[in-house]
Amino acid sequence: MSFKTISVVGLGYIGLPTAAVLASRKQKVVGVDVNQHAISTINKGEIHIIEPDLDIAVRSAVSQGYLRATDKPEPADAFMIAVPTPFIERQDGGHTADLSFIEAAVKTIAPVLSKGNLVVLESTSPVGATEKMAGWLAEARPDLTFPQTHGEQSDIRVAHCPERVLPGHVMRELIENDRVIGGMTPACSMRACELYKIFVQGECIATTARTAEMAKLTENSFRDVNIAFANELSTICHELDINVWELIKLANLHPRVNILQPGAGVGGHCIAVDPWFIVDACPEQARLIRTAREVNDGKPGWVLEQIKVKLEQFHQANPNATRSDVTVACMGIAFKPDIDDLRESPALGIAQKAAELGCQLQVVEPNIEALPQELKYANTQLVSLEEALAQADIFCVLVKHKPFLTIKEKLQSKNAVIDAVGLLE
Ligand code: SAJ
Repeated sequence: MSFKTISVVGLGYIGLPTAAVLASRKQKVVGVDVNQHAISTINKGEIHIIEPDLDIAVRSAVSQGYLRATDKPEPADAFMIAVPTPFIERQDGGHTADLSFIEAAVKTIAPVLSKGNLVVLESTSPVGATEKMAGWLAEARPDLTFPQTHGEQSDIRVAHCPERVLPGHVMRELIENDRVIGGMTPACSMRACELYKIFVQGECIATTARTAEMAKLTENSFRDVNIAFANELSTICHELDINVWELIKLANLHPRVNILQPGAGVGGHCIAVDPWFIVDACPEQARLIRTAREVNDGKPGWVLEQIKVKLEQFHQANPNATRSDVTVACMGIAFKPDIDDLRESPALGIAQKAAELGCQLQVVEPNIEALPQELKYANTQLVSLEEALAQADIFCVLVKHKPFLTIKEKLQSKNAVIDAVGLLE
């Protein structure tokens, strides 16, 4: 059975590309969002986020009439929920998933649901969230039946299909990646597979909703643990006067070793968040996962200490200079290379703390046009690469953006460089 209309709830970094890809397969897609700016931008055929090739896909989907955005939910055959699932930091230091965006999305679509509909949760979620979502839907629509009470006979099919695309490569990965489809019943999985097969060239593999939830958290925790290992090696190597980049390259020559790269910390709204959902569910068992989070969260503080050391060295060499005579250039504030996304960015946090040290702070971030609110200090300026090279005394490379590779040699000739990401290697 085909889908006449598909509704995508949440038109952000995952929802909008998914809506555009479905529309490119000549599906009628209605995107729902609470952000009026996003809605009007999309309806003009433009985009409000940066993601390679997304602009072309949205422009063509909107101009051909396959994609439309609105703030009012409309009846559809399938609803895909792609809203944020951040965590709330509890007073006891723990982290709990904030499912309020999912709950709000569910309340939005509940009135327009009808028998035979499929509801898919795409947002990365703690184990049990899909069942919770189905519970909220059932509460809102007692006239319909759901899988938790009616199994294969339910009016509404419910599944979890976690997004797994890498920001910066979303348009390709959406199509090529395999998908884990966790239906609340096998019939739910089957219906969700039909939906994803419209655009996924990878395999659609059916499992339970809980396993699908845990699979997504496991993938991101695996990466977090591996990066934590690299970050720990970087601080060990600093103490032992060893080049960590060379070390990792050598160790990775072993056929069964594959260590990721150290950096300024782990950012973004996925890898720095999702492992906490496992820790929250099983605090006694998730010791390694928690430690990895702590190691990675500690890395920005370590980089800041290196800036303080360079500042100290500057003052020793220039005893008459005041703190405001020193210019520090923070190169990159996005959460990872070649994107504009500053959410949960360790580099942004480092730049903020560096500004508070009282020096002149120059921020080089080729992917943004204005400084974010967090960096609106009198002593902080967004500058070009060339300006920073000409004016800064201390350079701190926080993100390996492609344009920075072009000034590798010029940077190598400077004597105060902190290279948190191995740009100079
Ligand atoms: N990082 C390092 N060293 C590395 C790789 C990354 O320090 O060797 C840092 C990055 O600079 C960044 C953070 O880790 O601050 C996360 O970046 P990332 O590229 O590892 O991952 P994300 O958050 O952009 O996307 C991840 C992906 N998950 C995996 O690769 C297992 C993606 O496939 C998921 O869809 C996405 O999370 C998500 O939405 O959950």
